[in-house]
Amino acid sequence: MRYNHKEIEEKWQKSWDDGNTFKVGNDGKNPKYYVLDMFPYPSGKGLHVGHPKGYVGSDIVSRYKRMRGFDVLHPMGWDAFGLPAERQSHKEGIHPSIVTTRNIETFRKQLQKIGLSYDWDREISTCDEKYYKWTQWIFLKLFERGLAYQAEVAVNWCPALGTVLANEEVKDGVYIETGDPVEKRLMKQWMLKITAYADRLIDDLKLVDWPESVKEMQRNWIGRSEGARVKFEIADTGHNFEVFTTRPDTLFGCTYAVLAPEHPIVRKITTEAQKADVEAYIDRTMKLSEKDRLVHETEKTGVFTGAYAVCPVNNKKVELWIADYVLTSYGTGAVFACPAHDERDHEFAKKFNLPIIEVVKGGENVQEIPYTEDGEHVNSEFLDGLNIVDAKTKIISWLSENNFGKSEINYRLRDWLFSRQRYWGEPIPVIITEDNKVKAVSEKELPITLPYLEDFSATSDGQPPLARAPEWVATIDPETGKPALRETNTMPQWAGSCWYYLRFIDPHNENEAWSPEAEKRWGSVDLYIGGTEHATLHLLYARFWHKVLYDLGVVSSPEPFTKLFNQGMIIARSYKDSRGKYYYPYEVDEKDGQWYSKLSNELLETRLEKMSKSRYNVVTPDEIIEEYGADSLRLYEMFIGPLEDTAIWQTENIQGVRRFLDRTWRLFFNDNGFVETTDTIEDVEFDKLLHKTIKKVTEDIESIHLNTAISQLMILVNEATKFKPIPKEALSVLARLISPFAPHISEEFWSVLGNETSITYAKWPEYDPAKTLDDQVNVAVQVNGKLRHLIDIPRDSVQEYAEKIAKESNKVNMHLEGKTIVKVIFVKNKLLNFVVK
Ligand code: ANZ
Repeated sequence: MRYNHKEIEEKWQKSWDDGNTFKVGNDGKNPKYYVLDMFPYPSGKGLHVGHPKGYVGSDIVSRYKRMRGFDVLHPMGWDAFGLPAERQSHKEGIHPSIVTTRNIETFRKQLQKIGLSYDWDREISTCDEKYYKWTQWIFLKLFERGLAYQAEVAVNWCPALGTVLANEEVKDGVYIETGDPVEKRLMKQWMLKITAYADRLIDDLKLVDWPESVKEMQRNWIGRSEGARVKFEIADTGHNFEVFTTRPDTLFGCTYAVLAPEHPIVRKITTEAQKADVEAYIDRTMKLSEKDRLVHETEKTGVFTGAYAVCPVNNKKVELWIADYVLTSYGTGAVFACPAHDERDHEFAKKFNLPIIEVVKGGENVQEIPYTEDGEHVNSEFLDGLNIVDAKTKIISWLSENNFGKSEINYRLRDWLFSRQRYWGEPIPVIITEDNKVKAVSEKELPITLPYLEDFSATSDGQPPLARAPEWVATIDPETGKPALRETNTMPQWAGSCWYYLRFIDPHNENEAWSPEAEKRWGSVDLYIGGTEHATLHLLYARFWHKVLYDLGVVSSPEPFTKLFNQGMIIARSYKDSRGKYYYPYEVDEKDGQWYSKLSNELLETRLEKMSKSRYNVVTPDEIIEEYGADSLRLYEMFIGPLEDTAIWQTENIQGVRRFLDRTWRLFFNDNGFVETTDTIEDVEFDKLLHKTIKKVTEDIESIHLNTAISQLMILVNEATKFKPIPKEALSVLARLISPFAPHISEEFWSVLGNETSITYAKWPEYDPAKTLDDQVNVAVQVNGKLRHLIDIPRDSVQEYAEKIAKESNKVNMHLEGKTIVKVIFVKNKLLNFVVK
């Protein structure tokens, strides 16, 4: 009997499907474990092998946890609303609902073929009205609490797409998805007050088990900085301005002050003599993006206003400038400058010949380089002698006593711009009444369904696509019976993914978003696996909504995702000619380690790049499954390296894991069917290896080190091939240990061992700790704490024996010679340290 992956995989996938093997109810009695994948946006391109890496990882954990007796919630769904679907529709001339349904079909089929143990009964799609009814419901809750509001704001307007974008979607002045330029415009928009949760979003990071890098990215994004707001008078003008500073302790070192060019008082205080220069400078600045203004490398520019600011601590008059390095959107849009202790101020002072006064000791020569570290304050009257922390406390109380300022915390985080002028999104459930009031629709009216539009482009007068449905827009205010209009903006694509993990716990509930019982049963997500690209977008938005829901009392935990794991990307070789044209692998030839085009013989540039269709380096799971099987695909995806690392895809290496499965198969089957077995394990060493393997695989799955778990299974299989007949117990253990990784073939093993139910709920093997210990151990020998040698001695050897063996070694002896041993420290099975004089 040969290993026929196709037959086996089809058979078991059908059996799982027919038997509802992975279905989990809400009334189970076992402890719960909720494993979630970041659900995909079903793009038109389908999945490549890079996508399921995380899904396979989470599936292994899910299958393992089931065998450990947990009720495992492991669902899948679709992040189906959003701009990409709408763009694909425009391109193909097909309605987004059709495009989306079609893409979902493709994705589902692809995922099912991998043998992922999802409870498909819980499948959800964010564009389904039964789902977005509750997205709208959450919006109403935000609105009731004053957390959703409208404001005239400077927005990121993308002319090419005809919509505004969130700050998080824009980088370096372009939309991150398409590279289309984005400009600033003033528009009335829906905003969500995420800033009200800034502190909790930072503080509660300590409650979660997340990669430190992601936590740090969130902290930086929120950008909490503690400092003070200080008032400066402007001499002889009757005007004043406020600055935000994180270093009020350096006020005695203030030698000039700077306003953002857009600051409202600039034109009022500029002197006649400086007017022309100031106007020219303002004009110039307006043309720059925020990003360009912040770049540190660019040379500092600025213009003197002719006015003087009065430094409140010593009444000194300092020049008041405008410069584009001060942004209007942060703090107060004005700063005082202390060039001795701030890099930007220093550069500016040097360029424009402004004075530099040292107020913190410790630098070499602050005239030449700024000193930004801690030190004793000087030239600062009552602050002299203090360090930064103490000086800050003292100056802040002095400022408030004298009415010059107070302590203040500033955040980089801005409120979340929540409306989009797009079609394929959730309608915002509000109406605008005849007297221009914005009213929430009542919960009973939900969902406000998206009208079907053939033409879903923006209107010619620049209104959002929903304005093309006048019958839908025109409505009645139920309170007054008078005509009203529906909101034509829609929600951004992040809305649906803000709470989908909660809908999975009770996906068919028609009366509530989820029931309190379901929430109690499944609580927050125990393990969340996904890519790092969501660090400051989805993961921040979802935490914000969750906290609002927590305050509403509808969820019982302050954080949605207890543990987060980021899988690494899969990259692959791409081939490109000098004109930038990419080639498929079958269009190239290798000669002496170089790659040439088969057509033109041109030497090609090869590179390891992120897999993508546009780079012609995509491998699909379907082609791999066809040739090698889903179990080989799964094993290879995990064996390729640590799950969190970037990995290089090399299809030729799949042979290796496939051969491993073939070898394992032959442990169970020969030409006549099931092999001959013995009832006991006679070989002591093999028995130990079996127990060590159980321990290693168990611990590796718990800590998500899945590649090393597979290595250990390979060692076990190699040893096992030496036993004919083979102990049946070894086969039983092996089948169960491999099953989370290669579930289809393991079902086959399990059934030939005489079991009639799925291996999914077989009991995970236990190991005997005594059998996992080696008889020999390595003990580190140190002299005065320095490692000199490792000795291999029987486990539990006493100190005397360890000393005797250690002293027989030259490596130890040469450090003891001519010295006196004053003390010996011995830690059994670990360490022997000679303390010598
Ligand atoms: C005086 C000073 C002296 C400062 C010193 C620093 C060092 P973070 O940590 O990012 O909050 N600043 C304030 N508002 C600004 C704006 N709108 N545009 C550009 N810069 C601005 O940084 C706060 C510091 O950045 C503030 O502290 C201010 O410079 C500057 F030795 O005030 B500082």
